Amino acid sequence: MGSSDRFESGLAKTAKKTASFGVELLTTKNNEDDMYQYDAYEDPIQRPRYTGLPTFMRAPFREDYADLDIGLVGVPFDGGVTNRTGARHGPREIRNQSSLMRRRNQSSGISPHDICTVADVGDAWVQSPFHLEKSLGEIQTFFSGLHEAGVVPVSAGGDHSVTLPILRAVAKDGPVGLVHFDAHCDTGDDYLGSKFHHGAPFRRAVEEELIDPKRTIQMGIRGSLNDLDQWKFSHDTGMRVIYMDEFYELGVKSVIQEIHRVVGQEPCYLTFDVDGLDPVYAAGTGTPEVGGFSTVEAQLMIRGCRDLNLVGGDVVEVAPPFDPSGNTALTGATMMFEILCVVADALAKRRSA
Ligand SMILES: [Mn+2]
Repeated sequence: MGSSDRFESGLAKTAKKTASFGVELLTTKNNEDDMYQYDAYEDPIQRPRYTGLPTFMRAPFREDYADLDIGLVGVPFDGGVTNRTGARHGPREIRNQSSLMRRRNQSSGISPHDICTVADVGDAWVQSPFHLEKSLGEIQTFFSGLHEAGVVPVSAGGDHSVTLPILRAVAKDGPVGLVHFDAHCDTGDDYLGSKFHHGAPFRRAVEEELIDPKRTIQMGIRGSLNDLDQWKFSHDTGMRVIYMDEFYELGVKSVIQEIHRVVGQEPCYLTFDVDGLDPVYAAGTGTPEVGGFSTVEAQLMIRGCRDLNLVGGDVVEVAPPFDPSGNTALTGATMMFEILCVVADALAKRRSA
């Protein structure tokens, strides 16, 4: 019995077992060499979830973008943090925890890997981490490469300053709408002599005409302030700001309606700062604020973004050093999966329209 015969009997066994799960094998492997290709790792029916390299969602790692729909990207940069650093370690820990994600969203039924080609395209290279603006430029270059290849990004930061260079890439052809979950509006001005930091990306994004403030909604806002007018820019430019007080008055269902009313059907981007969640769910972040939404509220709101014309999304501010339990990274990975699902659904609908 040759090695390939041995392998075939193994495959037959796998197929038999798989049938008992009621799930079909995604790919038919014809020889032993194929078996060691990386492209089936996201399917726990074929490969246990604790095996293999920990790419995002155990998607295949790819550096070529041919025929790729969605690129999962790490952005290990936290040079824009105003207080507690650590988000540079977010991508690696989110990758690790994301191996817990299975292929299908139980709530929505969306199976992103089945409706889109999804790959982990690695990290946005930051070659000058000691130079803030240069780093943001390098992140922009990476995302521009994806955008030019027609690849939609779903990324994990990094601090929130990284969303600005991502928007410079995805909004190259005109301003997009913004669905923004966060404890802070992040529309502050210069701080200690710098225009760029994690408290200002969306002011800069309006100034650079990357987002349309009238199609921007910010949810989860709370916490103590330096100045009662700290988020004046959001209000002056017409952004819809939902403070936590109003969030609890409206409830999740009305907030979802409000997202759709504000953002409409034109292209939009989703950004999820993990500090929008209450610190009981996400202690590992640089600027935690007590009194945020729960993980299930966040999941319901992200699922509610289905049918928006999403052109990408990110999860930022997961700072693993502040949460040795790994729970914040698991939460970040779960939100990234929820975002992947609605982005994949939007992309599949655009394609079939
Ligand atoms: Mn933020």
